[in-house]
Amino acid sequence: MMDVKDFKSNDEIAWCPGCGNFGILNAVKKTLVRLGKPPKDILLVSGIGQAAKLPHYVRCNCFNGLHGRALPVAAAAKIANRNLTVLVTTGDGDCYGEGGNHLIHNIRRNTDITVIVHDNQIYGLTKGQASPTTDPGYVTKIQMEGVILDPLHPLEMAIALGAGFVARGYSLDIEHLSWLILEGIKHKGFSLIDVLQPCVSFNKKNTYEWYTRRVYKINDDSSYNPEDKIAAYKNAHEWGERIPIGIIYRAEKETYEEKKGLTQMPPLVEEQIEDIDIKGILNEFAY
Ligand SMILES: Cc1ncc(C[n+]2csc(CCOP(=O)(O)OP(=O)(O)O)c2C)c(N)n1
Ligand code: SF4
Repeated sequence: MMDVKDFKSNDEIAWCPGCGNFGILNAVKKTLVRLGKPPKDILLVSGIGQAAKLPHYVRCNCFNGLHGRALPVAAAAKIANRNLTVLVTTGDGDCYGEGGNHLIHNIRRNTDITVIVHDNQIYGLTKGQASPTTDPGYVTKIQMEGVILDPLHPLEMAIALGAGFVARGYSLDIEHLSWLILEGIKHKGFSLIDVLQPCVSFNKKNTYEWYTRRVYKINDDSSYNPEDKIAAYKNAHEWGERIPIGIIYRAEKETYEEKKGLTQMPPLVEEQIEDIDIKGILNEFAY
C-alpha cells in the first residue's frame, strides 16, 4: 500500500512560505496515494513557472518542458503508453497564455490526461505581470494604469470547446481538491481542473481571504446536474461575490485513443522496433 512519503522527492521546495502551491502539492500527493499506483506508473508533466516546479517535488516520472508546451508532451506520452497516469501541472500564464493554442487543440484531441492549472491570476515566476486571468483594474509594474483587458474565462471556454470534464478547486481546501483530481483522473478523456491558488508575493488582491469569502461548493447542491451543459456554462461564468468550486461540467466522449483504435492494441511503447529498417525512409530525405 502506497503512502504519502513514497511520493516525496529529495528536491528542496523553492516556493515562498504561504504560497498556494503547497496546498496543490499536498492534494496531488494525497490523490496519488488514493489512486494506489506505484510512482513508476505516474508521469507529471509541466512547462515553466512556479506551478511548473511541482513535478520536481514528487517522486515519480517527470518531464519539465518549455514554457506553455506541457500539453503536447503529456498527450504524446499518454498515446505512447496508456498504462501511465498522466497529470499536467501548469500556471494560468503557462496554460492559458503561452500555451493557449495547445489547450484548445488538446481539448479537441481528448487524450486521457488531467490538467491542473494553478490559477493565481498573475505571473508568479517573473514577478507579477498580469496573466490572462488577472482581474480588470489590477495594477502591476507593467500594467501601471490597471489591467484594461477582459479576463479569459477558462472554464466557459473549455465547456464551449467540448471538454468532457471541467472543474474548479481551491488550494486551501485540500480534501476537496484531492477528490476533484481523483475524479479528473478517473474521467476517460481530457480533464481540466482550474485551481484558485493565492500568490502571496505578487497578487495582493486575490488573497486567501478574498477567495475564502467567495468560494462555495457547487456539488453540495444535490439539484445541480453537471451533465446539464447550459447550467454548467452559466455556473462557469459566475465570478464576483460568489465563485463556484467543484465539478462544473461532465460528459462522456470518445477519446483520441479510442478513435484511433489504440485501445484495441497493446500500448505503442511495448511494440518491438529493433527489426524495423528505416534506412529506406532516411534515404528518401538524403541529399
Ligand atoms: C518562451 C518564453 N517566454 C517567456 C518566458 C518567461 N516566463 C517564465 S515563467 C512565465 C510566466 C509564469 O506564469 P504562470 O504560468 O502564471 O505561472 P506561475 O509562475 O504564476 O505559477 C514567463 C512569462 C519563458 N520562460 N519562455
Ligand atoms: S511568487 Fe507567488 S506563486 Fe511564486 S512561490 Fe511565491 S507566492 Fe508562490
